Amino acid sequence: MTNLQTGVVDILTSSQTHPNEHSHVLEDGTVVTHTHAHTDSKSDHLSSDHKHSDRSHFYHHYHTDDHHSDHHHSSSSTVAQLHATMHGNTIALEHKILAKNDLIAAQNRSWLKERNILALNLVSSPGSGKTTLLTRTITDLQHQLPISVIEGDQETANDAQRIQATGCPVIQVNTGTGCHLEATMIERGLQALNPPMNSLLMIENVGNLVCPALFDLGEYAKVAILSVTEGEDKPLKYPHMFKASQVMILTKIDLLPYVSFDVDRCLAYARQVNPAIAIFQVSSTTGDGLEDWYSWLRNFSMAKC
Ligand SMILES: Nc1nc2c(ncn2[C@@H]2O[C@H](COP(=O)(O)OP(=O)(O)OP(=O)(O)O)[C@@H](O)[C@H]2O)c(=O)[nH]1
Ligand SMILES: [Zn+2]
Ligand SMILES: [Zn+2]
Ligand SMILES: [Zn+2]
Repeated sequence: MTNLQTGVVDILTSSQTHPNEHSHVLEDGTVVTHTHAHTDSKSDHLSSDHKHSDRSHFYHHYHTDDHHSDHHHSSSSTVAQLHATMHGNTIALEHKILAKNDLIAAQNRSWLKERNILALNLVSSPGSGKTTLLTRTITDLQHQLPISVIEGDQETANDAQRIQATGCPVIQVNTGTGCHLEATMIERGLQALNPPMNSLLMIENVGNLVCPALFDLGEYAKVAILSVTEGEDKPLKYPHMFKASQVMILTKIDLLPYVSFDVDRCLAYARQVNPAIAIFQVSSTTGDGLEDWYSWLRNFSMAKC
């Protein structure tokens, strides 16, 4: 394992708990540990009991446990079927994987709550602008608010290197064939990062508008990023993701003059699938709209349980 202080990015992978992992040391000293398939972990997932974890919540005044459970299960069972079909798993197996994930997510959530760390799970399709928004946010806020980052990508440490250039502590998780981050990866990322009390933890999920909706990482909230180049119908086409998110950030608004994108319609679609969703319209390149997003972050990270 490499050291953050040396300027080399730590890379964790999904395979740490599975038997077929192996590591390579790259020329720059980065250690990459690979897993080769979801199938490696199936026997492990099968042996776990189907248990539902107690969902303790970071900010009880914002979203009650009962509501959160209903909300999570109604959308997750449908997405579980989708995910099982996409990956050739049975529904029963998918439920076992999810139950195991939810137990670890609950542990992460209480670990974060004890330290008053606000954890946000940034989800979007590839290239919508998650890392660009993160680097801009870190640059603008890190002197007011300690921030650390867990970066999820199938391969490469490119995003972690972009974050590291801002001076912010970061861990890269490579999921290999995995289409989403899972709670165990966050558990290991937290051990490696050890973020300070009263800080903000940004988790950039793998670019994918489907699977990350299903996996609770123990975060306080999911934040869905949608860029104006993707089309205004995305909240309707991927409703589970927008239902599972408390915030939608519509980004790249500087490109609105060049693309055919109906902002009002997009916002209406997002509210149709999730009436409570908070929406920010920003450009990470011009900085337009970022102050509202920063106010939201400051309010929540200063709130105490
Ligand atoms: N014009 C414009 N371009 C942007 C904006 N935000 C991001 N981009 C560009 O969009 C491209 C993708 O941005 P990233 O931040 O790498 O996207 P990402 O969501 O992190 O991508 P993955 O991690 O691969 O899923 C880059 O070329 C950015 O420069 C924005 O607000 N306006
Ligand atoms: Zn990225
Ligand atoms: Zn998986
Ligand atoms: Zn998937």
